[in-house]
Amino acid sequence: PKMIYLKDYQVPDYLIDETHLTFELFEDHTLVHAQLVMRRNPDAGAGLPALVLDGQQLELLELKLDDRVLGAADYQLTDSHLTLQPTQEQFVIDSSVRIHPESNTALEGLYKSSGMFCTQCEAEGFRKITYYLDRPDVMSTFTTTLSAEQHRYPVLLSNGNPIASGSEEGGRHWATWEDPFKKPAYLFALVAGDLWCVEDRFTTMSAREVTLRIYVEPENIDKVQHAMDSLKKSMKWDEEVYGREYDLDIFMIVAVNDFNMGAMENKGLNIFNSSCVLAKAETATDAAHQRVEAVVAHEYFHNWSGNRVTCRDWFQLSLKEGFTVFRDAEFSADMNSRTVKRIEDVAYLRTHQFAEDAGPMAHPVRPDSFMEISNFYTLTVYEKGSEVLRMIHTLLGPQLFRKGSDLYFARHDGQAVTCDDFIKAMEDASGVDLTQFKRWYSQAGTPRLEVSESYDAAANTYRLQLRQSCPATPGQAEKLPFVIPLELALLDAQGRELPLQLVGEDKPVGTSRVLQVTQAEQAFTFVNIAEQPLPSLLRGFSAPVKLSFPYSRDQLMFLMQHDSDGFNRWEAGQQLAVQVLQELIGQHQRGELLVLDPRLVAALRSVLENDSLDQAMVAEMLSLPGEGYLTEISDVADVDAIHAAREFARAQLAEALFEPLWARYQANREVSRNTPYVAESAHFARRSLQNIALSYLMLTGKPQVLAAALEQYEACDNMTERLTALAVLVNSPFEAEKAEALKAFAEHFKDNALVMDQWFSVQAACTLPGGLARVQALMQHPAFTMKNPNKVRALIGAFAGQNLVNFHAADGSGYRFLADQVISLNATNPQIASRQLGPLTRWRKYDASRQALMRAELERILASGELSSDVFEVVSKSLA
Ligand code: HT7
Ligand code: ZN
Repeated sequence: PKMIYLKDYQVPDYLIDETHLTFELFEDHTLVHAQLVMRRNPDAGAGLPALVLDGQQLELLELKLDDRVLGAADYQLTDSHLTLQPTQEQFVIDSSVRIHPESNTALEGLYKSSGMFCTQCEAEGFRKITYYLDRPDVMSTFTTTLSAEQHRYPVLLSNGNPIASGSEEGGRHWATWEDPFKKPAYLFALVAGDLWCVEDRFTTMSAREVTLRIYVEPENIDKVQHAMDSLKKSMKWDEEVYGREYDLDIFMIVAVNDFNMGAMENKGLNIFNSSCVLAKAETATDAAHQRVEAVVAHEYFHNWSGNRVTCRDWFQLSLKEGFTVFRDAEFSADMNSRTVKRIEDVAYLRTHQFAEDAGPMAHPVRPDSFMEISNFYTLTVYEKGSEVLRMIHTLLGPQLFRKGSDLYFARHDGQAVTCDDFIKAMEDASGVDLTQFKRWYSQAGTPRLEVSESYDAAANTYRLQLRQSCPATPGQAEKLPFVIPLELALLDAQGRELPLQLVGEDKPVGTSRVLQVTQAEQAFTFVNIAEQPLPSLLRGFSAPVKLSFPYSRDQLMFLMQHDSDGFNRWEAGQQLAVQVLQELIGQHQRGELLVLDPRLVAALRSVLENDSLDQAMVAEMLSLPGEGYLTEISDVADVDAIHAAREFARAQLAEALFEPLWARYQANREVSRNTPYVAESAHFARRSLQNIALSYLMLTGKPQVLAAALEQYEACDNMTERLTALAVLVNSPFEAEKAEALKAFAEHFKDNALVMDQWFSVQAACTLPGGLARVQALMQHPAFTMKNPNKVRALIGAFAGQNLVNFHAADGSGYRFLADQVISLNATNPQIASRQLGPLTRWRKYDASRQALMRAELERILASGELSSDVFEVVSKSLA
């Protein structure tokens, strides 16, 4: 596969004004007829160059140019392109092709999932449906007619509004859909299946009535209400916060079981992984309910940030994804607890995106080259891209940011644009110069920000010295300074925020403010500071950087109690825990007796005993930094020491805090027992504290805790409590109870694929010895299949990504296993194969012996035969 560069971008030679598609769907093949009304692009220069259409895995049956049937001498065909010579500026191409959705295991293009036809065209799947200019800057209107056997496929859907339908002979029927909005081919969709729907209505801010439909397999019709509620909330929120109104008469969501990602924002016809739609108390956890709400919102928000204004080319992917993640994160923050949402997002970013930024696949938010675009739907493009938008929001403030987004949507409606166009709109609306800020789009890597302080008691001044740097990443040895918005406050000995006045200012500017760090080395001096303050830095995680400040453990305990920024209270607890855990890791490595710093116990005791704290915050503060995060911040990660230290700390905390944990557990379980399930913030909070308490308590092995876990497992009315009870049993030494619970669970839920995914995951993530053997046995379970991406993620992904001690077994067995699965998936579903590779690509983090074993597996994959571009790119870059 060849490398594609942003610098080589050229406007398309031809444009497609109208696309008329007809699909004849059969069991053993599908016929696709495409009529493309085309013209020379006036922006592309003079003359009539050859027309090069994209097309893969298509059997060409007929080709016409302006009604003239072309013979083989009139065009050139390769396995990726169809080339012909137009003779006029305006012309019409008609093509007929045969394709095979029934044997499409890659789940890209048109394919079948659980008996229904569906599509996934982003990024480059449309070229597997028909010959086309499959690039996002070619935007066309679409009319689509589908015909299929009526009995098997009573529902026929495509983008836009339905305009006609009818029956044919032979038990077939047809429907025609028309999408009046110009769109690139990646937003095309069709669905044909035996589906039921829940219907609702939404009245937009200009009083237009929109029909809302969510289509699912009949047996899932009872699991749709939460997604429908989420959709209506999203539509209202986008009107209120961004002034964005829905534009078609109908908005549809379809749930499919086999899907490579979470969902897809096709115009008017979103297609979702069923895991991101279906949710009801008995079968979906609180986390799953929140994910459904977030993904429904995310895809809906794309209607403006992605569809009405789309990307010029795939290097600009973060233009729509970073912006839309930022929008959905703010939506979730408004619907639930803002601080908890921020904590969850930052914990995820620091564990996973920071690792990506430090690894062989590190790339800028706007990459400048790729081999396979599917590999660039990354945490960097999505989550770091969202952080970049958040920083613009912080720098401009909410009003100017809104002015900027209004200008962006008005200026570029109906266009395919770049990240620079977005920034320009923000600059023009706000008057703020973002020239230096744009380095966040072009430079990869996580910046480090070292902060030190000096207090001058005689002059009453307090000075913060800052030094920023960014490590080299592939292809980028040197980095220029970033613009880092640093939100901070200074606390006095009582924890009160001090007025903040910088040298040269005539009066204080608030007590919490955003400083702009723009240079490699910079200092800020505050005046009228009457006592040595304690800084609260990077409040709300105001920039995606690695901040260091020499806090003592006592200072961190103080911040945990007094910081008025909720995020930073949590952050202080995490930093304290990191210091304590790193001390334990050292003790383990030196073969010493492990001794837990009692200050961590005291700090968590006061959190547990503080009744005025939000329960979800208590739960977050009780959660120790994960093994993944401890790995990320290590120079050389000692997997066994990290696991031993963290488990030791958990067990010690459980013993020392047994009383308050047990009190909190019992109180919350009592409420849960007497309250029907509600998917709302206060209830999520109660259950999260109840469940983390149970997982600590279980470490004590006390019989009353085992009894409590069994009671919760059996008597609860929802999956959140049931799955936690199952997980604590699975991770416990109570073999008989564990086996019984696993068996009962599988028996009860054997027909619910999404619940079985959770059953697989809980076992795959169990860190007790023998993890690989358990996973290998589970692969033989009748509910497991490598053909379904959710199953692959639930078992193989959870093992390699969450079960670090077992995956990194010193004999390399975990690595060998993962490489085998990647080799097998490479042949059936390259996108999923490539995504499973992540843990192996991080080989530089480990000791020499593990490095050698991991590299050997990557080399074995490379030598294993014909590799997809997806797998080849990741493996070859990892070994470079
Ligand atoms: N925009 C969607 C991207 C997507 C995708 C990309 C590659 C392969 C399969 C895919 N399915 C969906 C998802 C989103 O960000 O909304
Ligand atoms: Zn998206």
